[in-house]
Amino acid sequence: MPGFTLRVWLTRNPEPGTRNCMVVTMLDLAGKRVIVVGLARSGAAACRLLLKQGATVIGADRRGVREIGADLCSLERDGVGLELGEQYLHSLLLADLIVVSPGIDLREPSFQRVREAGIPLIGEVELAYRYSEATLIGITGTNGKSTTTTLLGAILTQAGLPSHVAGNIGTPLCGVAPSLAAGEFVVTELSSFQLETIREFRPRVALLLNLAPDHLDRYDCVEDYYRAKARIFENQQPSDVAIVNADDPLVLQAAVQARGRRFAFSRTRPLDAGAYVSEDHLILNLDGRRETICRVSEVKIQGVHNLENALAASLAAAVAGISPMAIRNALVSFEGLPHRLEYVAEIGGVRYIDDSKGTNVGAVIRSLQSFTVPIVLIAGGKDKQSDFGPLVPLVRERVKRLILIGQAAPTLRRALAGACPMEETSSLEEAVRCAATAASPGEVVLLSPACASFDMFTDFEERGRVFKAAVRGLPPAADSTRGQA
Ligand code: UMA
Repeated sequence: MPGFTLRVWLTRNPEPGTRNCMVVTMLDLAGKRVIVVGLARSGAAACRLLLKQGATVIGADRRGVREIGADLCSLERDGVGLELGEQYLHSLLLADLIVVSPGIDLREPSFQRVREAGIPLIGEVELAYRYSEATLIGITGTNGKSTTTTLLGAILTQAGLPSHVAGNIGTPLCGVAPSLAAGEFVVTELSSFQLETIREFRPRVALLLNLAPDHLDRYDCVEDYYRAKARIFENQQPSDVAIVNADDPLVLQAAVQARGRRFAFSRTRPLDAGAYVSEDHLILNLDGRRETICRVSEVKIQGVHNLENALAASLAAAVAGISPMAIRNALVSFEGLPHRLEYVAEIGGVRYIDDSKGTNVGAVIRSLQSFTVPIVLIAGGKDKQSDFGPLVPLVRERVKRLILIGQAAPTLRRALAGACPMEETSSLEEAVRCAATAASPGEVVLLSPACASFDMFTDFEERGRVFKAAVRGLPPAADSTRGQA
């Protein structure tokens, strides 16, 4: 594979009538009745794109006018018809096309009737894909998606390439991809919910970072969740690139059918085609030439999971033709994202860490592994029917006291009984005060909930902000050295 790079390949193969050598079925939506289900970020962006295509757009949402608020008025002004409240799914069978937001659970019986009637149903990312000329890089996995997506975006920017980040990270793909020119990159974070509803969606480069149980409130079994994730490779062709985590057997199994050219990353062993760590250096080996990116200690984001994220982003960037020097420059300066093991403050010798994005058991295991000192852990929230059992050994070994919050508190208490002392609190602010009392100098107070946030907060970001405000509101200790994070 001498001199292979995605960009070189792309520019060498212009074919009239195709986009980046891909034949994409354009949707002819003029005058068609399209129902968009869910009217938050994804739904609103999908409505706007559909209006531009001349469709008759109906937005449906279980919330009422008052709950949805100002965004709705602007959609209505732009010409979107509305079906709101309890009966919001009642006219689905009249649609020519249905576009669903990722938060919609398709096991709801109305969607069964849609399937039986043969009405086409796609997700918001599929819709965006059908109207995009940009080069798509898709990133999925249970943990590390947002960090890898943002880091890869930063590497592309560092290399001077026009690039954008979108998807599950918070910016709907419909609002970004259709306005980009051919040759521009869009690095897209993809959740299993988004991948469930693809049809032709084909990332030129697809990354599967890791797999662990999550979202079991949305799937009948964990295998269904893994299958949704594996769909990132479903439409790839041999000219595309599939990037997998060589250290994760579940990922390797999920990628067995992938047709794209295979590259892998590993934290533990050298590889013939990919990125890996060897003698404390990050190494690229794409076409038989070994190139060093930088030393492990130079990578600014810390922790074993972040090393994997850095390897994955570096490999995708190298495949896209970015030089090791540009990759290095981004790795040594990228600070990481808020709410992922984010340092908040040190008060009285106790470090406070916001890991509000630790929304599943696998993420919390990785976070607990990142500290060698005793931890006072704040956990709980909206249970996703997770099995908390795998947390027991690490909690027993590293957690000095567990402070429980939210709906899942009783379940966590039962699952972790005997692993460490624990107490339940009625708010996150109270949890922070209890944690401060329990922690001694040199120890860590860690918010890493293993649960979703929706029982108490709008999202994990709001939960993280409330945690930080509560930490900053703690009474100052004599030897306090509060951080600015
Ligand atoms: N709704 C219904 N009926 C339902 C469920 C929801 O009408 O049965 C309505 C709600 O009233 C609301 C709308 O649907 O108005 C919400 O839709 P949504 O949940 O898809 O929210 P969006 O704002 O469009 O956000 C979605 C993703 N949300 C989910 O997957 C739950 C966002 O990921 C993503 O950033 C955004 O699209 C842009 O692509 C968030 C997330 O939590 C961060 N993702 C999960 C995760 O990372 O674990 C997968």
